[in-house]
Amino acid sequence: MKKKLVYLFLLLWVCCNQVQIARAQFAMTNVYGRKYVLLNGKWDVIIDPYLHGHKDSIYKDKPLKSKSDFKEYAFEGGVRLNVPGDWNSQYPELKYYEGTVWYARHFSIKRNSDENVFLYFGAVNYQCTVYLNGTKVGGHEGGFTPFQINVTDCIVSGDNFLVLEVNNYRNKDAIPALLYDWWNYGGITRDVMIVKTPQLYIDHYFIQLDKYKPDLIHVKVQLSEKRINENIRITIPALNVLRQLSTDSTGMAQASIKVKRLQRWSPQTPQLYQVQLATRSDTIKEELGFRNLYVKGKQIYLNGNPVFMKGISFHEEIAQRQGRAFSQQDAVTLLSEAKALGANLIRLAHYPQNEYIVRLAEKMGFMLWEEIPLWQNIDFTNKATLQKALTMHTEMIMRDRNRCALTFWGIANETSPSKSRNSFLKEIINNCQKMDTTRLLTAAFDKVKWNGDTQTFELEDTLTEYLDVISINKYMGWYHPWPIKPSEISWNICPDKPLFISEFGGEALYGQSGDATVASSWSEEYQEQLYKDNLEMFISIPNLTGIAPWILFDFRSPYRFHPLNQNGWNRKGLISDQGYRKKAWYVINEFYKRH
Ligand code: GCB
Repeated sequence: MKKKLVYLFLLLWVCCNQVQIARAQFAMTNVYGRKYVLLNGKWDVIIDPYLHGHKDSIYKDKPLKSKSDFKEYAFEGGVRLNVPGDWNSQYPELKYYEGTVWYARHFSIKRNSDENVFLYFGAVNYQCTVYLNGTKVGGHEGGFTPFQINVTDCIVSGDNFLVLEVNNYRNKDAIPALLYDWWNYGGITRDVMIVKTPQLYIDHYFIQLDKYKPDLIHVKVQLSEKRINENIRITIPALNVLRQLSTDSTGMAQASIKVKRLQRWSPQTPQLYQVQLATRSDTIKEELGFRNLYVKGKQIYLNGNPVFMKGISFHEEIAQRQGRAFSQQDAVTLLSEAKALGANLIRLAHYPQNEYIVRLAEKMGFMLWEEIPLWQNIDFTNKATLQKALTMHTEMIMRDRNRCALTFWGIANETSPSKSRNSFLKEIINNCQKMDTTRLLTAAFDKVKWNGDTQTFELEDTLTEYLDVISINKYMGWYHPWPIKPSEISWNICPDKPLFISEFGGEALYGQSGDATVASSWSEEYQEQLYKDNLEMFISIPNLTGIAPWILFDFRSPYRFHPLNQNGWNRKGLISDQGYRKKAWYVINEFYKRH
């Protein structure tokens, strides 16, 4: 009997806690188009490597009740960190820190009874639990995608106390996993907001031009509740579009709308249109572009014309600040250098980067490649890891599928064929196809083999069958010595599909001159020659659809040990950590001017 009571008590305890924990939700479409208040700025933090904070329930704002009462902690008067911002670059002691940090702040709001209130986080790396006014309200895993928590029932008019427990441990079952070639910046690295919506609001929408037809716009809108026969008005004033849609029993409305005199978005003319959606209680606006995108044979077609991808990659990092990029100003810094290089496509390496970058890139006429960090070493046998990948993937697609600039969904980077890898990645591909059929699917492969008999590069990987474009990372002249002269090398990889060189390059320390034939000189001359050699090889690839050198800027990585030439930096940048262009930059700039 006693045992039974204990079980009952335990069950009750678990249930009560479960009820309290609202799961983080997928963020609503276009959060920047909503009514919001930013909670950015200085937050108080407690650094907690031993995970001691739970014992003291430091997420509760406990007042002292008597003279004998005391607290062995306080948020106020201690370390303060900027939000957004990684912790590593803000405090010298936290440069290499991988552990837990508690973030806290007070904020004040005025509640109206007829609205929903959400907490929105652009990204928190890597895992977090959120507490509002002493109650656990949700949690999230994954450092590069947004999430929201509906706090309508626990937020109060006046002062509120918000606490986040954030950790950036690396884990075997995580995405990315234990080892990767970039800095593990921890913290609340993107905007935090309070978002208010009416009770019935527009939750998601997906608006884009038909894959092939230049005059047909497809619209899908989902309300927050399953309400039938609700009217939704879509207007695009510059195209004389004004259409009433009506929801079905799931609260969803859709239509295909014929338009006249549409100027399609392209890198040369990145035309965007004001689009507005309105219900009887909610209105939301944003600028959208429209374009056709498909593959025919070995070519990618944008608006019916073959397009050559003049790509470049960068991490979400400002090298000079040695920290994560997070602001509009940071986006300008990164993208203006990509523009100066002459690129028309950016591979956002190796994870979804912040919305300032994505939206500004679209305005500036860049096509985009976006991927979640399925980067080598992923545990493809682990079902929980697959679930995490599907969630991250969905979060990425839901955030960005209205961006016409999005050209590629990258499925994975440098994976080895195996049964478990194939079934894992096929699930990701299915998820993509379910949510969005207007993008090209690709993956970066690196298991390319040299066939000495035919003097040809080849790839055997059945995953290629499921992709529109095959992408190859190949570091000739750096990790692999040249087997014969670059101009004599042939490529025979998926000859009927477009082939994209998604990574190539080599390291050079800015300002270091040396022998152009000796890799270990780490010189600008060697890197410059390596670029010339690779371009010479690439131009004879029969199904070449574009290239993306690795990488625009030198970036920080604890993976890079060479004390003189690297010292914690990957030096493959065309631009140094101090912002100077290396000799190889000019080789690519010339090449892009000619193509
Ligand atoms: C790769 C990876 C990239 C690395 C790069 C390198 O293949 O995709 O993330 O940084 O090589 O520099 O080795």
